[in-house]
Amino acid sequence: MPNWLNDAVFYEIYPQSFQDSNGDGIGDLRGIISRLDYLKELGIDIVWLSPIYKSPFVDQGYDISDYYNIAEEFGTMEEFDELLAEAKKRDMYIVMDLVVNHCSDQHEWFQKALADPDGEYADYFYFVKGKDGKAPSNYRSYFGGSTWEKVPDSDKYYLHMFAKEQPDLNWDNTDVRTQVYDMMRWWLEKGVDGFRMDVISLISKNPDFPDGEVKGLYGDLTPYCAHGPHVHEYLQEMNREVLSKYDIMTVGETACVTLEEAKKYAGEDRNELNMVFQFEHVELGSGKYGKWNDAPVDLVQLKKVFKKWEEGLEGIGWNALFWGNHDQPRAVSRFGDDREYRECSAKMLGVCLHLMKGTPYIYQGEELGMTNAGFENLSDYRDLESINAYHELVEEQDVPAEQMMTYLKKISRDNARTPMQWNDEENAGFTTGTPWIAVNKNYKEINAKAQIKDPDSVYNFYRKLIQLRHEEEIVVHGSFEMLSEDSEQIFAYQRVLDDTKLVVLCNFTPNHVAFDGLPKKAKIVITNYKTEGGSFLRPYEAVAYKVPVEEASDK
Ligand code: TEU
Ligand code: CA
Repeated sequence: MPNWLNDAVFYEIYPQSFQDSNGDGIGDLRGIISRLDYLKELGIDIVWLSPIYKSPFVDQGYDISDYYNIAEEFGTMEEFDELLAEAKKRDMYIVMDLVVNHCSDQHEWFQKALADPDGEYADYFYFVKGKDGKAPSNYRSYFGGSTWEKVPDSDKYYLHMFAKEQPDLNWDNTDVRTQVYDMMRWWLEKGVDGFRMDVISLISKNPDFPDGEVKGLYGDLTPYCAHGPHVHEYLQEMNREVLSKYDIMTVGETACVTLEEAKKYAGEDRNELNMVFQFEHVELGSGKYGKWNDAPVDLVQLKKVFKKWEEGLEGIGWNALFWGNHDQPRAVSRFGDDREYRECSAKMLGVCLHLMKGTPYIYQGEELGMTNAGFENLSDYRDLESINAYHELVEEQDVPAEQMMTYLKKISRDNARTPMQWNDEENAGFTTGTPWIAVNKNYKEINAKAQIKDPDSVYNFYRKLIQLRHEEEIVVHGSFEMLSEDSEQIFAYQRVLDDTKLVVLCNFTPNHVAFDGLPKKAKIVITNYKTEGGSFLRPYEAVAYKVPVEEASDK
């Protein structure tokens, strides 16, 4: 792990929704450049850019048609170089999204494969003969329907775990791996500082494609396509051939990862990746309809997940910490309260996450306490996963339309994709044109300009939190121990380094919750209330204090 990663804080930019510079309603590189000072001021060390490569945008850029070019919508390669240079000037690092489990069906490799379904390029993908006139297996794609699409004028099907416009690349083909490594080197030579690797846990598949356990209309591909037979071998090869040659960082997006698998991906002695994103805490409510649910957060379960990951990776690997990203609803709407206690609960969530052990990732707008989109109509949504799921669950299964709209409002990826709220002017200062997806109606109350000026804003609170990590070694290196595991209201943990203890108490409810009060020698390092509460934690109160280890229980 490069030493600059130790106390670093990440910020994810979803380029199409960050800042538009030319009035076409789509965020762009020039827009990002113009906001680098904002990020620097916040204290951000590393920016993770969601994909900016050339793409038909079927899945918002996660379908790449040319890995060596910038999407016209976002700008030019010159502007990208300028972004790199401007980031360097500010001592900030730029991490690219690497999407190589699949590419776009418009990529020249796939076009060549279609032109000759038995030729060299067909083997860049999974072109597989059907069984008894049907698809090779029963797998459900993550975006609905079968993972198999018929290759025109052929008896073969191709595999796509996501949309049919996102054919999976065949990593068992050495040419594919060589091409990917060459491309990675090309970006690294340009000066990018690392990669966030999209669904990297899915790159190796069981080539027999056995049918999966049927859930609903289709079979589950996970056992055959996640953490497949060669995934660690390929990542070690990638590390040997590419990653180890540069002073860079990597974080793998590892869908369905278990703790045991994570130790392999991100174990310090493993030479694969620096850290991985696990998703257990954001998938807690999943059930009958997959991710689509409206279950309230179960705090005991939530703590169990964090305990498992924090304590489980201790001394072995490094955690990647997040409440949200471009695939998840807004943190404050999901885990806090986005009405009466919006600011207070957004700050509480910040404390809870940022003082844990690992690297925190802030998703754009989280530092303002931005809320879910509040879309009322299906036509407001842009995300293909949300739209496909609506049709599948309402039209083919038994979910009433109204119920599905409730699920979308709660869980849809578009909740996080509404434009960044910069100020209270038209379109929240995001664009002078028509935004590609509607701006949240609450931008007059929730926006960066107002919050920068207000010392008590969520934004300024996040600045303090980031500063704490930069200044306090205990936040980076202290050991982690979960406290009050059974409480349904309080999330509490402690960090210990040498003779100091950092205790973090977070009330996840709108109620007053009794507790022992702070020990006498406690020195508060951060809190979201102005006065001390005595023997109660107030609604969504968060308090973190330091105390000498031996006096921790001394009242
Ligand atoms: O997401 C991977 C992934 O597992 C998603 O299917 C995730 O489960 C889903 O979005 C949650 O609803 C990555 C990217 O982050 C996502 O934006 C892409 O759509 C996907 O890969 C395909 O590239
Ligand atoms: Ca633009």
